[in-house]
Amino acid sequence: MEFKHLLFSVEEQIATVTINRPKALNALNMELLLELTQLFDHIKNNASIQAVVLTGSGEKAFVAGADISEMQSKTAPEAKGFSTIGNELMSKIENLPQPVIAAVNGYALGGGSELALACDLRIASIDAKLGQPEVTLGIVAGFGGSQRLPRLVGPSIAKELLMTGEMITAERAYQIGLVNHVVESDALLDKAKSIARKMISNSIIGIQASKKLVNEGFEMDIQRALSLEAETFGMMFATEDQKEGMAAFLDKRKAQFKAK
Ligand code: CO8
Repeated sequence: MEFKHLLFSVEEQIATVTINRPKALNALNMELLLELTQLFDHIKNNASIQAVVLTGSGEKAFVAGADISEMQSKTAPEAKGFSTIGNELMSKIENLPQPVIAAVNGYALGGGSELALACDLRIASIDAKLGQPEVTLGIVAGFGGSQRLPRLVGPSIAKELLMTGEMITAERAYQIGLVNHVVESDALLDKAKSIARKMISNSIIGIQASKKLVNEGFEMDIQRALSLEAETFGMMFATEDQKEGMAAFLDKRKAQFKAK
């Protein structure tokens, strides 16, 4: 597939999606949002892709936000429409069956931070900077940041970030649970891919069901969420993966899961 603002490759069943607008620090314009939507639809329907790493091109930025020059002249209804398209994309990524790992290689600001928040986990390079600077521009987060950030780091720290508009270092992002790991810049993609490889060496049915359980359970009360877990747990026992996984343990060998 060919895109104007994206690079896309697949190796060992792991897709790498690179946002490629480095002159504008990979800022998200409408064209880019639509390309990402198209690409994630393709990935969702491609069973040979088992995991995704999402990153930005160049050394400076993952994504420095929504494109301010494009947003500047929007009317209120146009801005709402832009936010809706962005939110649909973020939900698509969040609910993609396959795990999505953000490799945050520099600035992840505003819509860029929100894009990383829609991924399942975030790995940051040591010099990455994250933040929600929307209030410095006279707006608020519009691609889910006011909702996903408090769910991830708690309301108090989320409010500090959303209301000061300050950028934080990768180390601080790690301390507050916003990123899972911080690594040297040249180790970033390897780290993200090695986590993806580790995930997909397990039962694919199991990892996809685990993602769904966390996502759906988070929106439910605990009793309904536990019922959903019990139901999914039961369903796993009707899979070949459960038979193979447990037989392999008892035979003292490595499981060979079929659905790859
Ligand atoms: N939009 C458009 N262009 C950008 C953006 C952006 N978000 N960020 C950087 N650029 C451009 C710059 O304009 C510059 O272009 P040019 O070379 O043509 O002048 C180029 O990228 C390089 O940037 P700088 O020269 O500014 O680089 P610095 O190293 O000096 O600074 C920063 C880097 C600190 C990242 C700085 O560029 C910056 O502050 N960028 C803006 C960050 C920001 O405020 N992001 C949030 C945007 S709002 C948002 O994301 C809301 C999301 C929800 C939208 C809902 C829709 C309604």
